Amino acid sequence: MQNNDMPRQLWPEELAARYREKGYWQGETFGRMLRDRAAAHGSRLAVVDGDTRWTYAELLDRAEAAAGGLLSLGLQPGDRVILQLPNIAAFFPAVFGLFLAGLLPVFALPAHRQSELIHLARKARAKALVQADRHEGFDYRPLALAVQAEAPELRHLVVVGEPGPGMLAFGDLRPGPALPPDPDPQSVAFLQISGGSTGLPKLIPRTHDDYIYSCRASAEICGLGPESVFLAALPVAHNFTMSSPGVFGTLHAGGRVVLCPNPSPETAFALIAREGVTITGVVPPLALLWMQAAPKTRHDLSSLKVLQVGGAKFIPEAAARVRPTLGCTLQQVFGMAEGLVNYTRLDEPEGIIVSTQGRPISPDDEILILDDAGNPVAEGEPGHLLTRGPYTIRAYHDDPAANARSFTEDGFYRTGDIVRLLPGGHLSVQGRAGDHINRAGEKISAEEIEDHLLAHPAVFDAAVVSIPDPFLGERSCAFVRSRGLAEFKVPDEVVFVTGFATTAVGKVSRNQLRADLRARYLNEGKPA
Ligand code: OOB
Repeated sequence: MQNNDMPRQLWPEELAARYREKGYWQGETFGRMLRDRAAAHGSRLAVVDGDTRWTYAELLDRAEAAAGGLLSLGLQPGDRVILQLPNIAAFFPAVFGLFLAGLLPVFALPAHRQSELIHLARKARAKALVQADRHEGFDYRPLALAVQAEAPELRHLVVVGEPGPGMLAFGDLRPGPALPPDPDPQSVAFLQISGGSTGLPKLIPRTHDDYIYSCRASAEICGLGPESVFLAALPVAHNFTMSSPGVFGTLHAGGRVVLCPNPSPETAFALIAREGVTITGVVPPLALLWMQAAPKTRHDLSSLKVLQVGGAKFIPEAAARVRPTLGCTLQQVFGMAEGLVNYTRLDEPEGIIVSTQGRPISPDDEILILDDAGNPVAEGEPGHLLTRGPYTIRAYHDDPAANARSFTEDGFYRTGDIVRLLPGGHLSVQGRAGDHINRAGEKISAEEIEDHLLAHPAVFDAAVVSIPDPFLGERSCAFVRSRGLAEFKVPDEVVFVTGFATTAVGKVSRNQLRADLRARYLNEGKPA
């Protein structure tokens, strides 16, 4: 039985009927998509990660094994599972395994830590967490335990690699019960997380029908086919890398996904040359780094046809340098995890590509640009962007306050972006309306960071604002009013830990902390 606390994500029936009639929603599910691709392109490569090279048929086998293994843990279709994996091959059997089992992935980014994961686990009432053992020098296993301690429903900790105590190895999951039938294509397939302008990240329910439409239409706009090779340079769980057209759009088109462990020019360029990458997507600061490195590289980048840039504003001066330095077409992508995605089209004049953030995917994406009072602005004037359409959500998961703020009564999503609508239907992003920092495409809610600062006993009040940064676009700055503590009492050293050793009665063990500190200084050769 589908867990009944996860409603079908409903558009009014009249709109849903229209979206089906126009062929946007085709009744496809993610599980069916992989099965169909494995039938059509079984022996073609689907996923490349270093020396790991899986065909569509192998990927399906692994996904089915993962699905059975996850169900054999006692998870029920409809249960939510947090997936926090870096750009590694196992992401794909994990995510498609969840889809085939009727389980709902909740996508976390590798950079997320306790605060975000505990919030996600509680809000989604997640029953399991799937993580890597280590990545980029960080050990995720103590983090898993710390999250589990605060999220009582989180029963299973699954690790790709070496599990810690009380955890299971993803590789040891063995086929279990028969897989459930294909779910309703209009049901929620997964929960994405919002960049968030206020408070903690919100959960974004996306359906099979709506998300597959955006991936399929994006793949068409980007000219993807079985010969396309997409490099996942940004985190694979981010909406841009996942769906615009990203890894799902590429797999939908029968193409090949190459995973990039980190987006440095050295790593990415070597993979572009080795794998014949044809398209990839980056945030503006990375585009700047790549353009700086390209003239000196020893790698052949000639296979790359399209560089997508999105997530934050790409200034026209930098945009104009993409073709001359990288020898490929720039595509600007202005999207949001809540839905609406805009692209400059590959065959549009260079002037449009360089100076706009594109136009919507769908003829049925409705765009409103309103002034502060809620009235339409004069043509070409900046205003608040609101949207609704066949792949834009109508509500966040379980968040009435955010829903009241973020959606109009007739179902338009208030994006929080200030844009201008240009004569050809293209949008130009002018900035944000709210207190939100866009740091190299990573969205930071000022309120969330202020709450963390306020939790510190020495902080009386705090305000976080963005400041312009030539490389990151924006960076964050915190203004902090202290509680008026004498200077000499401020700690000389602060050590960040994920947990404290405790005494037999459960108090924080200061003896242990002192011993740890002494050991640390001795190891580093400093005086204790
Ligand atoms: C993408 O998604 P999110 O959810 O991390 O962030 C959405 C917000 C937008 O509301 C806008 O404020 C900003 O990111 N943004 C841009 C932009 N692309 C996104 N601002 C200016 N120029 C752009 N090109 O960031 C996202 C999702 C799908 C595809 C691409 C990006």
